[in-house]
Amino acid sequence: MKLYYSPGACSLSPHIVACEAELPVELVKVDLQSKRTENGEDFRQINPNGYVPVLMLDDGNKLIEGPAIVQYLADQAPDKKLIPPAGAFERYQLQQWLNFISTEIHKSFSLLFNSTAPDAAKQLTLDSLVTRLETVAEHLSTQAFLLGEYFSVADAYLFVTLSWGPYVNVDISRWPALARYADKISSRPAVQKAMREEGLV
Ligand SMILES: N[C@@H](CCC(=O)N[C@@H](CS)C(=O)NCC(=O)O)C(=O)O
Repeated sequence: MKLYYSPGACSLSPHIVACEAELPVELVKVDLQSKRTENGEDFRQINPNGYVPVLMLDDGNKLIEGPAIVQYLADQAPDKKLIPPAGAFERYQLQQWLNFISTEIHKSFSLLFNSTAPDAAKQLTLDSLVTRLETVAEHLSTQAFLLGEYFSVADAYLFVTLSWGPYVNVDISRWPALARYADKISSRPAVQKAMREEGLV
């Protein structure tokens, strides 16, 4: 399998999941500005939308969209218990979190990173992001991880989005539960491995 990624981007989430699941994944770095891979490929031929992550399977099948990719990877290593089994109610709760992180958190950060976005749009987005992070912080004040007492692929995704805070002036230390949660996840060996492989630590 090949994972197309950009250091520290949302593709770090499937990369963490691959490390947690101990799956052999070849990393292919993408320059998101030029839309070329480190092997000189035209990345738009791989994902016409021009964004990471993309997971290329050995049989030529391709998965795009982080929330789908993390579920696929976790399902390849059921013994690692990174995801509830398909059909269980908890699986839908997991998907609820992935969707929430994707639409309410990830994309809010994306707008804050956009240097061409008008200040008023940024302020509205920031206000909404703060209220969303407040609800997550409250949830995490009574349990270790999003789904309860065990780490899941949703935690990998949330962790990556929280790591963007310092770049756009979102200081998560104002929510002690979130700061503790991010520290705890950061210290996981698989998370450190993924971050090392992306040159982030
Ligand atoms: N809907 C996609 C969004 C992925 C996304 O936003 N990727 C960003 C990095 S975090 C990217 O590659 N942006 C470059 C671009 O859109 O040109 C997903 O959830 O996987």
